[in-house]
Amino acid sequence: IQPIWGCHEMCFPSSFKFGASTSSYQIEGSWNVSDKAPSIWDHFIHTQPHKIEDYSNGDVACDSYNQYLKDIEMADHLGLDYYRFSISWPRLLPEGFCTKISKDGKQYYDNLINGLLKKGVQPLVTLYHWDLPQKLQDLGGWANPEMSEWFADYADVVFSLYGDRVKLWITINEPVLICDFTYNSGPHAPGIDEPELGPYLCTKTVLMAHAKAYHIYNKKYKPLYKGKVSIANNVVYFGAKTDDDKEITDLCNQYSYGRYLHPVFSKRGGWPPSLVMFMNKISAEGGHPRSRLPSLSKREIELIRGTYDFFGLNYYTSRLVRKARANETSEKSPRKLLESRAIFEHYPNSTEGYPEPFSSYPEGLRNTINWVRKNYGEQNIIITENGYSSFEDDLNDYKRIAYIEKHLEQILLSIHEDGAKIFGYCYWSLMDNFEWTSGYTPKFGLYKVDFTDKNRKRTPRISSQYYSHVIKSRSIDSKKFISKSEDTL
Ligand code: PNW
Repeated sequence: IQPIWGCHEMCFPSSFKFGASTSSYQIEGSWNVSDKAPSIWDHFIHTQPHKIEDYSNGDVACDSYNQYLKDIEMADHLGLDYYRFSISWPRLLPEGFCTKISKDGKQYYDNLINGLLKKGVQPLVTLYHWDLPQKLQDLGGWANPEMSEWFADYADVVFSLYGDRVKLWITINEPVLICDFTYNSGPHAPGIDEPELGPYLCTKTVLMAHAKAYHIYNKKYKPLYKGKVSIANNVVYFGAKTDDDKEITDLCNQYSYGRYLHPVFSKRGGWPPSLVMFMNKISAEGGHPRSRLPSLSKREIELIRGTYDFFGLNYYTSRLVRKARANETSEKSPRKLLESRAIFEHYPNSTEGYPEPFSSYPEGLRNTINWVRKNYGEQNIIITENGYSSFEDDLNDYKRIAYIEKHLEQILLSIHEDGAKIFGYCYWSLMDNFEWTSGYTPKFGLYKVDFTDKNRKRTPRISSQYYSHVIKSRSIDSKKFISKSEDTL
């Protein structure tokens, strides 16, 4: 390992950036102030409150719409290079279309961006983190191909308003959650369970939407502002349990992630060939006259291919995959379609997660990075999310420190031993927030939020001290903090 100047152990290059992430619905609250229109999450929760474990909602959340100065203060206090947040589409464009820009909505993000820049924190802005205007859902949402045009119009508005100050953009957060965690099996808004065509129509529209937004930025804004645009994909690393399970594991990877990654990041573009074959086969078996996976024309393949300036990766967990035995199905399988063919197991040496899917397997991060490089060539990678959750809201969160240290160690190994180009890491999350169908019970925050307090008081956890130490020292050693733990235990 080549020691880096000024660093006697493995440490982060001086160009490496550290950040923390949040998203609009999970923190903002003020769901109906001013002219804000309802999003699919507002509608879903208000009409089906039982879908959330603790019957809570994001009506107030962290109240960041009113408390954003505190969020900026926390980002500053941590010494973050980046603060990743998302824009609420129905807050900025209450009509869903670009026919009207909300004055208050525009002002809110202006204030947030300007406040961050004043403190030297760069905004990393996500255009879409799941809070679609309900009005567009009523018109079919992501199953309607026209959505890609409406998204591109929205993106154009956002780039025109904030492009002079925001240099890093994520178009869409985790397409796999948007399409598969809703239509295919999942419990997320809009709550439509339609595994036949839903996930695949959605996949194509999301990719087209991303690509159109990318091209708008590239043509209209990049020459002026020189910013960068990409998409953030969540990858659960799937490793084969035995050599015999390699084929099914590869299919799971292509089905779950290749479907979103291959069209954008591969040299050839289009759907992964093994996925096309698989979808042809099961579509015919099910009596469909054509593949359930919509076709991509040559023009569409070219439109989507290469629409990235970097690779945004959200990583939380990994699974071992094995072929299902006769008559064995896994209820916990995230993908109905593969349920009868593959079984997903937690890695035996992973640590238990809360909620259950989030078992911690740090080596999986390095494996994922190498899987991405092997499949799509060398990429400039930023970890746009990675985080530890617990149901204890303890301020002495040593387990979170250990989680961060172990994942950062894998990033260091990727950089120094594998030669991966990783330029940043954003912890999820800056503070406790509304964790979708799990409500407020899981705590992911470097800062604790008191959800019983009217002002949603934020209090730093020990992990926030550790993280700011990492940022300053550019190394991960947690001894100082762990010995503190021994003192107090
Ligand atoms: C992300 N998995 O979703 C989202 O981007 C955040 O909004 C969310 O709060 C955060 O993770 C924590 O849940 C994920 O099963 C959901 O691996 C599920 C998984 C990963 C990310």
